[in-house]
Amino acid sequence: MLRGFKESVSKIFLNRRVDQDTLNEFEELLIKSDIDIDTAEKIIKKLELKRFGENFIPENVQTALEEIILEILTPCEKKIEYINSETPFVLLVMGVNGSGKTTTIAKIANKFIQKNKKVLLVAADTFRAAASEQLEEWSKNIHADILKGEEGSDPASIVFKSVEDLRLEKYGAIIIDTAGRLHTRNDLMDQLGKINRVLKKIDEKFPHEAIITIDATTGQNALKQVKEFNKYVEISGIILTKFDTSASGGTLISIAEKTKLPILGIGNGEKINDFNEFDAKVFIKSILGREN
Ligand SMILES: Nc1nc2c(ncn2[C@@H]2O[C@H](COP(=O)(O)OP(=O)(O)OP(=O)(O)O)[C@@H](O)[C@H]2O)c(=O)[nH]1
Ligand SMILES: [Mg+2]
Repeated sequence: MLRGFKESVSKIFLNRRVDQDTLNEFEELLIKSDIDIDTAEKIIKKLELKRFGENFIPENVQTALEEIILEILTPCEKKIEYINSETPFVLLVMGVNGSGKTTTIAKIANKFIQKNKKVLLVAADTFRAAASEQLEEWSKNIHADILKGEEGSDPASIVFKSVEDLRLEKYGAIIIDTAGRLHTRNDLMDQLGKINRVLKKIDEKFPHEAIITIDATTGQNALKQVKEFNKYVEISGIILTKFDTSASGGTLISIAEKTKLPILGIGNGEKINDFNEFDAKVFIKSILGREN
């Protein structure tokens, strides 16, 4: 979770017992790894219940921790349905500025295309011309269609157009890119809520996926982002981005424990294939610094 997490666990427990002192030190380590205090306490409590014999080694704590985190994360595993009966399959992607929305959309769109689905990307970021240009660049690379709103126009109207006017085009997937917004900006969050309402008006099943991208380097603020966005649009899936630049995965453990929301995938690079479905076991091994 932190670089050298495994070594830190060893340092705390080597030649010592699992007692209040070592557990306190361990709790501190969890909090430093971006796990919120409540969740860290819960993990410690569960750890206390595990009986470590006289001859225990730090590795035993690692294994116990792995089991505890697995219990938190496994119920959150969810897969994007690239092949589904719903046509078009509508995905709305949201998140704070720079959290990786546009890049993630390209990655997901490419997966739909690989499954022979026709994809429409919708540039509902009408604030910045550069935003739709970035999406357009991706659309060319992966051979997806794109619909752009005029700069300064109401993003909800372009979203309406994408799902209402273009339904007859038989798109397998329509993926909507929204402007980055701070979860603390009520006006911008209201605008996101409006986009969602417009979709629901056309078909209450829309969007089939409402995805939030969370930058893995964000730290504990990420939990606030998820909670706040979820008030405006019911989140159906979380994607943790930039996992390649941060060894810290504590953020996701907190989010899973506190919100129980599904986790769809992990972004681990800037390239089109740098995306993995979320697999709790694989994720835990990577954050705890284990090889297998
Ligand atoms: N290393 C790494 N970089 C990423 C990843 N995902 C996105 N990025 C980079 O992060 C930066 C921001 O990504 P965008 O996809 O533009 O983020 P965004 O949320 O669309 O940004 P705004 O639209 O400005 O809010 C870009 O430089 C991306 O290449 C990832 O998984 N790993
Ligand atoms: Mg963007």
